[in-house]
Amino acid sequence: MRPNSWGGVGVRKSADLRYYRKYGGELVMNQYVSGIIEDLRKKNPGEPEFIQAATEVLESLSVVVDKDPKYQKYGILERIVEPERSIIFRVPWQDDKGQIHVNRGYRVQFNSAIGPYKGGIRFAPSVNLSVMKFLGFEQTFKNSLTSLPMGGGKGGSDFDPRGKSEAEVMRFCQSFMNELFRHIGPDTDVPAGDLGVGAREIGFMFGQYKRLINRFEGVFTGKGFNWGGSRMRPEATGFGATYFLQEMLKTKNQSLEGKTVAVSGFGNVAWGVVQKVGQLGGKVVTISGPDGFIYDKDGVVGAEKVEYMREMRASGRDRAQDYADKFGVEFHAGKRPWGVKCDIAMPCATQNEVDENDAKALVKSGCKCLCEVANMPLTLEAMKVIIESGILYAPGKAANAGGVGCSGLEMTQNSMRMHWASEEVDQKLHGIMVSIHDLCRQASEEYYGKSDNYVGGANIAGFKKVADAMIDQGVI
Ligand code: 2IT
Repeated sequence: MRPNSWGGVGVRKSADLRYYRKYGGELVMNQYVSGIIEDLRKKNPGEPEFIQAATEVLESLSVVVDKDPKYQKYGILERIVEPERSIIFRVPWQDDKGQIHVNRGYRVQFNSAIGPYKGGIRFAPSVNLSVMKFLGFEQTFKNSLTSLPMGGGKGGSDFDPRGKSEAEVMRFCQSFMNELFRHIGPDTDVPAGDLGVGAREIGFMFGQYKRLINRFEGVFTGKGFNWGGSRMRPEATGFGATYFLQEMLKTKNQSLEGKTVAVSGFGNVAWGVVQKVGQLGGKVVTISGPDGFIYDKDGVVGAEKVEYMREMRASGRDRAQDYADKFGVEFHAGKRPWGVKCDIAMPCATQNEVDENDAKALVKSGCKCLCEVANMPLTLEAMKVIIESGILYAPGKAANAGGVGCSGLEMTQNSMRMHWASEEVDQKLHGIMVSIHDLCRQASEEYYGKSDNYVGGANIAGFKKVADAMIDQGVI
C-alpha cells in the first residue's frame, strides 16, 4: 500500500475500477475522495441517481486531489456535492372537469460559482429529489465545460404531460410558476426545457412569470423566436452532440460518411441528431419510445421522416410504433435498440437506459463508438463494460452540452437585445463543441497520460473551473 499525498493510506475497492492507478497490484483511491463518497451515501439515503452521478465524478477526481492538496484544504468536495439550495413546493391545479390535483415542484440550485444557476425543467412522473439533484450536479460540470458563465441548476415536477389537454398543461405551468417566480431571474437562475418541457410549456411559464413581475426579461431560454428565443436552440443539443462525435471520429481518422448509427428516443434531442448525422453522410437506423424501437434499414433520412418525428412528439402519444406503421418498417415491441448492428450508438432518451446487458450487446454487435446524448444514459455497470471494451466513448455532460451552450448564447443575445442569424449561432455552437472536445482530451492527457479518457477528462476539466472559482470566493 502506498501513502497518498497527505500521508494517509486510501484504499477502496469498488465496482468501478477504471480510474485507479495500480500500486503494487493494489487499487488506490485518494482517502479524501473515498471519505466523501462514504458520507454522501450516508447523508443521501434513497437518492440512487444522485449518488450514482456524484460517485462517478468523484472517482475520477481522485487523481486531481492527489496532485493538488488545495481542494481538500478548502473543503471543495464536501461543498460541491451539496446543492446551494433545494426548493420543493406544492403545485395545485384543476383539470378540465374541475377536479383538483397536486404535484410536487422542484428547483435545485446546485452551484453558482461561475454564473447564475442554469438548467432545464423536466416534467415526468419519474421526477423526484434524487433525479433533480443528479441532473443539477451534472449540469454544474457541463455548464462549466461550455466555457460560458453559467452555474448549475435543475427543476421540474412529477407532473405527467401525457394525455393532458393544452388547457390543463397551461394551468399546471401557471401554477408551477406562481411559486417558482420568486426564486429565479435573469441574473439569479435561468431555467429552460428538458423532458416534457418544450416551447409550448416554456411559453406558458414565461408568460406567467412576466405577468407576475411585470418585466420582460431573459429569464428562460428555449423561448419562441418572436419573444426572445435563439435561432438553432431546438436543434442545438442534437447538432452539438453530432459535432462532438465528428471530433471524436477525427482522432481516429474517421468521419460519419457511410456510418450506421443506432439512436434511442424520438424527442427533441434525437430529432437534432437524426438531422445532423444525415447531413454528414451517416444513417440513423433506429429510434425508440417507451413501447419499443423501430428499425429503418434505409435510415431515418429525409424531410418527411424527420418532420414526422416532430408530429410524433406533438401527438403526445409517446409511441415509436407510429413511425413503423407510417413508413412500413420493423417494430420491436418492448425492446431497446442496442442489439442491432451499428458503427455508432447515441442514446438520446433518459438516465440509465443502457444497462450492463445492453452494453455487452452493443460491444458484441461491433459498435465502435458510444456517444452519450441523454444525461447519464449508462448505468455504472454499463460504463464499466464500455470502458473495458476500449471503444471510443464520450459522456453526456460533454457531448450534450450544446443544448445549454446555445442557451448561453440565447442569454447573450437577450442581454444585447438582438438576434443572431442561424449561421452565426451554428458556427458558435460548433466552436463550443470543438473546444469542449479539446478540453476533455487535454485534461485526460494531463491526468491519465492518454488523451481519450473522455469521461475522466470531462469531469476534471468541468470540475477545476468551478472549484477554483469557489476557492477564490471564500467559504460561502
Ligand atoms: O440537460 C440539459 O442540458 C438541458 N436540459 C438544457 C438546459 C438549458 O438550460 O438549456
